[in-house]
Amino acid sequence: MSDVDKSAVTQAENSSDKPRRRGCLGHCAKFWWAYLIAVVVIVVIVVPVVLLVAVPKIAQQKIDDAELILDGLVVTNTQTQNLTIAINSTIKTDGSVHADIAAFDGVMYLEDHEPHTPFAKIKFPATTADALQAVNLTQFLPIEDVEALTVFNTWLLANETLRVTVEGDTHVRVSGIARDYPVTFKKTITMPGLKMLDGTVVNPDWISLKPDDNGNNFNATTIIPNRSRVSFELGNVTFHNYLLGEEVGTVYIDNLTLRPGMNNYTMRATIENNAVIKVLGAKPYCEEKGVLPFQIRGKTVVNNGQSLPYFADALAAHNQTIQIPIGDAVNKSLGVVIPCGGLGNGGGEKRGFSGLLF
Ligand SMILES: *[C@@H]1O[C@H](CO)[C@@H](O)[C@H](O)[C@H]1NC(C)=O
Ligand SMILES: *[C@@H]1O[C@H](CO)[C@@H](O)[C@H](O)[C@H]1NC(C)=O
Ligand SMILES: *[C@@H]1O[C@H](CO)[C@@H](O)[C@H](O)[C@H]1NC(C)=O
Ligand SMILES: *[C@@H]1O[C@H](CO)[C@@H](O)[C@H](O)[C@H]1NC(C)=O
Ligand SMILES: *[C@@H]1O[C@H](CO)[C@@H](O)[C@H](O)[C@H]1NC(C)=O
Ligand SMILES: *[C@@H]1O[C@H](CO)[C@@H](O)[C@H](O)[C@H]1NC(C)=O
Ligand SMILES: *[C@@H]1O[C@H](CO)[C@@H](O)[C@H](O)[C@H]1NC(C)=O
Ligand SMILES: *[C@@H]1O[C@H](CO)[C@@H](O)[C@H](O)[C@H]1NC(C)=O
Ligand SMILES: *[C@@H]1O[C@H](CO)[C@@H](O)[C@H](O)[C@H]1NC(C)=O
Ligand SMILES: *[C@@H]1O[C@H](CO)[C@@H](O)[C@H](O)[C@H]1NC(C)=O
Ligand SMILES: CC(=O)N[C@H]1CO[C@H](CO)[C@@H](O)[C@@H]1O
Repeated sequence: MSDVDKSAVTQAENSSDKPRRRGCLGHCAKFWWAYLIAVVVIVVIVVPVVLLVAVPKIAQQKIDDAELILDGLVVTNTQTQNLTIAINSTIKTDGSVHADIAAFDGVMYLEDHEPHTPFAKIKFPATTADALQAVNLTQFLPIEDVEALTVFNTWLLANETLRVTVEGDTHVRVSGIARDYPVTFKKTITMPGLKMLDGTVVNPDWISLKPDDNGNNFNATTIIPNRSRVSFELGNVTFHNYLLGEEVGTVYIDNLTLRPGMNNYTMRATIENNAVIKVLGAKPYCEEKGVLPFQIRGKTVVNNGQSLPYFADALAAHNQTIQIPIGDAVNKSLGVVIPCGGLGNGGGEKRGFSGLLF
């Protein structure tokens, strides 16, 4: 009972002697208005204050104190206009209040990119406020704002970490109170990004310079690390390939799905041999066993015939440098070491890798 009611009732209880109590009828009748005030205060003010102000405040506070942890995010069936998204997450609370959170529609947006344009609308299932509550969902996602999704993918690809906010209005039901309280569910999570696929490696043993029938003259196994907890299906990806600021060809990776951890893929490329051999013969590369700083930048992403601009434009936003030990590969595959100053007259500059073969 709050102080308000106590003070109202105190007067009525002032005389607590047994004999006098019997006279309650008279006493109570005399002070009927005090009881009435107390009852009115309790019913009209205290109960509603508790139910309408205190409980909702506590409910909102509990929601605000909860932590949302992203355990995994998987993007599949990527098409031009839609995709399938799966999320494994955990809501962590202190578990002190037993409350159920109703299902709700939430939006996801980049916290550090204004305006806060949602890149996805997610249907969150109903949850209980257990101390650890798994919230896993899989849903079809029509792409409503391709630009916002592209910006998210760009940040995911480029940044070391990124902050994503999940927000939606929902209701909470506290056990013991048959009433729904509106609350706002708003959580910002910090997730690791792919950091420009930093650490992508190509080993000279994994390189083949044998030309194929499709005009590819470079073929290698590459290991692409994915530091994030995100997995996405890209499909057939092509990249612009630059060497010292000049475009020297196109790189292809087929059926690419980037998963957390190490991704082992075959890449092939059409590379202008002359440009490469020229650089191999130039300092400092000829002194560094011909490890060349190739740069790649996304060109196209096509999955089962559907172009995916939200990935292609994200991959096109930045250049990524990959150190390729091509000098070693030339030596290993062709038995030729390009010395500083090049191969001289009639050398590789004119003939290229394929020329060197014969
Ligand atoms: C969610 O967890 C299940 C079970 O561990 C796993 O099979 C599934 O791939 C996960 N999904 C996501 C989106 O991380
Ligand atoms: C998904 O998008 C593709 C085009 O990108 C469209 O052909 C297909 O009908 C869409 N699927 C649904 C279920 O809307
Ligand atoms: C839900 O995701 C968690 C990981 O967050 C996983 O451990 C659990 O097995 C998943 N449950 C189901 C039913 O997929
Ligand atoms: C994330 O990367 C983008 C460029 O792709 C950059 O503009 C932005 O400032 C970065 N954000 C954070 C928080 O690092
Ligand atoms: C790449 O090279 C390997 C080994 O030489 C070969 O088996 C494979 O068919 C080649 N792939 C392409 C696309 O050329
Ligand atoms: C990538 O590198 C090429 C060649 O140096 C340059 O022309 C292009 O502007 C760069 N693109 C980006 C997005 O940095
Ligand atoms: C890509 O997937 C298609 C269809 O599943 C398959 O035919 C093709 O051989 C795959 N290519 C590579 C390089 O894995
Ligand atoms: C990559 O995968 C191929 C085929 O599965 C395998 O032969 C090769 O050893 C793998 N490379 C690395 C470095 O794991
Ligand atoms: C990638 O291209 C190859 C050859 O054109 C094709 O067989 C394969 O189905 C394509 N893969 C995807 C995922 O679109
Ligand atoms: C070229 O390859 C041979 C045999 O693998 C090796 O002995 C030699 O050191 C290599 N030369 C250079 C400059 O890397
Ligand atoms: C979640 C996960 O497996 N992340 C891995 C992504 O790839 C890096 C390698 O660069 C691993 O160290 C992470 O553990």
